[in-house]
Amino acid sequence: MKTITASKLSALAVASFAAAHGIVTDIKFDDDWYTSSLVYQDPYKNPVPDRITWSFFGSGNGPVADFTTKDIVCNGNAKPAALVADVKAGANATFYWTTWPESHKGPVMTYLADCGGDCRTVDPSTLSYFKIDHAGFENGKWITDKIIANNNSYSLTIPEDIAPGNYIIRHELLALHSAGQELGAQFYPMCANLKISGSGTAKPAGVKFPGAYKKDDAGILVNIYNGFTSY
Ligand SMILES: *[C@@H]1O[C@H](CO)[C@@H](O)[C@H](O)[C@H]1NC(C)=O
Ligand SMILES: *[C@@H]1O[C@H](CO)[C@@H](O)[C@H](O)[C@H]1NC(C)=O
Ligand SMILES: [Cu+2]
Repeated sequence: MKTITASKLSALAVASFAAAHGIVTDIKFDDDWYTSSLVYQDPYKNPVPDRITWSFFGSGNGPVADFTTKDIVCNGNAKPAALVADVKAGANATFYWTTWPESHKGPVMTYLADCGGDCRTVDPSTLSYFKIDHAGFENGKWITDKIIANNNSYSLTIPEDIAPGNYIIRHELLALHSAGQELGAQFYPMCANLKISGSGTAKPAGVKFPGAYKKDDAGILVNIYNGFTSY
């Protein structure tokens, strides 16, 4: 019989967790490339680099612990980003993730929230988030499979009609492999500061985080294996 000590077992568990999750490492708006806040590298740099993305040091690359708490907004222990990306309404935004695990099937969602002023001084849980992009399950394929095939990246368009101003863009993947049990859905959110320019006037209504996602929502408490046909 093979034996394994408790300490070896927990080391294995930690290693497999670390390998099985992900973060956004880079964002491209049209031709402008930004390195995202890097949860495992930035805290150890001196000085800690300024980024356009909110940091979540200490939270690792795993899902938010409980998506009914403030962690769902910009991830756990989120701290304001020091920089702001200048982006044109109508721009192409591409989010580059670390190697996404094939098992972590689910949708991708992206929201904007008007900061009503400087995004670096707002509490993001007080803002209203309107969805600008969503992709889930189409033709028998999860968008996460396409993301993996596409260099672990996902592209979307910043709406052309949006009123200019300061916004937080909130982008997330949702992994549903354990979503058959309550609070088993794994959200991987991140936020960045944008200054959107353009001549649009739209100011869509939005939802609040936390609050928008409920434990028993049909797309959150869901078994994606047995008899699963659509999402
Ligand atoms: C957006 O940028 C990505 C990455 O450069 C590119 O692959 C994609 O084709 C672009 N999308 C559009 C609609 O231009
Ligand atoms: C693939 O993504 C990495 C960032 O993770 C980026 O540096 C590289 O340019 C991308 N390759 C292509 C072909 O887009
Ligand atoms: Cu994971």
